[in-house]
Amino acid sequence: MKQIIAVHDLSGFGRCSLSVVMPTLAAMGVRACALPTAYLSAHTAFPPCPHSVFLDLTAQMEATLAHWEELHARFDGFYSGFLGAPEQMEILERCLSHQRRDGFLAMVDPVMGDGGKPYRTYTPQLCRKMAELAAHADLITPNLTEAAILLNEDYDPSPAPEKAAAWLRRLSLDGRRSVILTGLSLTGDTLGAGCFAREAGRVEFAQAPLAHGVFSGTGDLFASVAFGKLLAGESLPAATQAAVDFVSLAARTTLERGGDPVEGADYEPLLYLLAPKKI
Ligand code: PXL
Repeated sequence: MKQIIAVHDLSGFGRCSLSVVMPTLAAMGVRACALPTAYLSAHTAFPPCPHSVFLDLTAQMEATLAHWEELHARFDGFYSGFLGAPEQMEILERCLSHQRRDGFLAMVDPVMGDGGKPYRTYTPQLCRKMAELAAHADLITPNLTEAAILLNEDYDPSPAPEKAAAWLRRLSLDGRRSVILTGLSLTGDTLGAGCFAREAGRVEFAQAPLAHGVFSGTGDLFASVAFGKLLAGESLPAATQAAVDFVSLAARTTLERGGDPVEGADYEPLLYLLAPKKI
């Protein structure tokens, strides 16, 4: 069974980060070992209140990795997302260099913002550190806001395919890493992603029916499905299409069931669709 390190916050209310990553990868037959970066009472799309909890877990991350080293724990991959403090990047860079071996897959989702704006906990220093961590990845999965931050460009909510392809190539750092750029809408009623696979050196696009609404945590759902498919040996374009299809279905199902997009997509009843065909 594949075993990976999942580095994200745990948000108690609202579906995102570890509360999405762990069930999704488990459904795909992958054992995800959690390295939580922070505990939040609710994710940051909800308005803060005097009782909001944001517990920075940087010290516990360092101790946890030291414990795992004592246990000689070895992993097939690494998936990081929402990070809580700049010091966490250095801890993760050390973790990556310790775990790397043949066949290891390091995916950094450079979670920093959405809709053209950074999330409220992301300072410019944290964004710079995220770019440094992402330089160690085999694959990054930015949305359009994060791509603009990484490239130091203006945010463009609907780039033409040629512009998206140019950004994908630039984000690959001269073909050293693969890239999935999410949140791309190529026609008025579809939404999806573009990918650049470093092995093939080619850009491809994937689209699925658009569900109207701003859904929290769908980037985490997307990255989890794509990562699970890659670990199962699928190609980057196939993994990208599978993630686009699953997120579209979960978002449309949420609207049909009258769910509130800020609480995330109703993906749980659909997880059976991701189960591996062979065990
Ligand atoms: O889905 C990205 C994400 C992860 N973790 C937390 C968030 C968000 C986006 O809002 O607030 C805590």
